[in-house]
Amino acid sequence: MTTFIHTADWQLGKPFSRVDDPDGQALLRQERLSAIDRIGEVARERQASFIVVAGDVFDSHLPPPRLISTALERIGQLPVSVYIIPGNHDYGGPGSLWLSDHMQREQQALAPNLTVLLHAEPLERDDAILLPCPLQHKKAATDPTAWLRELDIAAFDDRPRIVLAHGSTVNFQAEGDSEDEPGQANFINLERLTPLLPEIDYIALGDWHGFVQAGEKAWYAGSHETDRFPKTDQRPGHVALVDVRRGGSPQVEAVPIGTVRWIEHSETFVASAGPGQLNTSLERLRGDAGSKLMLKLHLDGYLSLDGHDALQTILATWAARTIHLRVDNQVALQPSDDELAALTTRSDDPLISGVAQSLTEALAAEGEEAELAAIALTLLHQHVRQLEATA
Ligand SMILES: [Mn+2]
Repeated sequence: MTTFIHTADWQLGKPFSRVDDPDGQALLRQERLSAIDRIGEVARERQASFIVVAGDVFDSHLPPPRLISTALERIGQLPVSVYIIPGNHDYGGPGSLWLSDHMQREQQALAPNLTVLLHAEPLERDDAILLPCPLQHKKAATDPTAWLRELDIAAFDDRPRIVLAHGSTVNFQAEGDSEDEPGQANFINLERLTPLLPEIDYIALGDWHGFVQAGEKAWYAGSHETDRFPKTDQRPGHVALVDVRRGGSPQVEAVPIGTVRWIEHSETFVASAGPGQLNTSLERLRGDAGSKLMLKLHLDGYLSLDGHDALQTILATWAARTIHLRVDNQVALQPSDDELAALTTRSDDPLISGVAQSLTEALAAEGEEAELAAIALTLLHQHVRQLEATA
């Protein structure tokens, strides 16, 4: 039996341009590098013989030299041999980063344990045969695994055979594409590999960012560190720990690696009780992630003026506690009768009373006018509270 680690889609250098704070962007990029060290810990603890990275190690086709060196230094610290295929983000071929002088020099100097599999040809180890399907272009017009059908895989001895490929196993293009039109780029046709499956022991896939079994003997490991708000059935932030033997079924375990938690949460408020409940939910969801949190909130329902104030405080707190807070705020304002009375019947403050009165009327209207009135009323309410606090 051979034990190895399958990972993919590190996408080092990913810019995270939707995160507004440059420090947050830098932190997310740094976490993707740090996660490589944790893969090394798993390799050590679980006695993996080698690591395969099924494409998209780098986010871009031409990463800056500093990032290449940093990544190679990290890879060089891994306790076992590492095999990489180019993916669609960091495709191979002439002029690619993999053939640059800097890459070649630094690989020798910093990561002699690394082999970049640039060609579709078998690599024989003592304990496994690797069958790489590297991408030579951003969009490969033909199935990158097609060469395996020309190969006499059965001629190999009884070492397990492991395919490495990068692309989608689902054809998203409409049926009935004519023969002259190019098919979906980087499409891995698992059906056409099925006749070969008796000769193949594991298919290590990259491109999808969640840990998922794509077919018989075929898995996506997903990205090692989460890089987007995942859908519920996706499991990013893992590597696959794989046990293979020739002619057997692979045993595949998802081992958690990532530390940044990406949480999407919806909350519907009813009157003023809501914000406290949101805080409780977020505390629970955060778990042990600390400040390594990406938070996306969908808020709706309605809140009183006090409720809105409390919500603003909670949002400001969580914006500070997280790497990034994104809020889709659809919460309507519904001042309580007491709150309205306190604003509209200020005998010593006829100006505020008058403004509050007309804003209350505008709030009952529809559309933009009501939205602006809600904002203005909230500000007026805050202002009055401040006046009272300093009186
Ligand atoms: Mn990809």
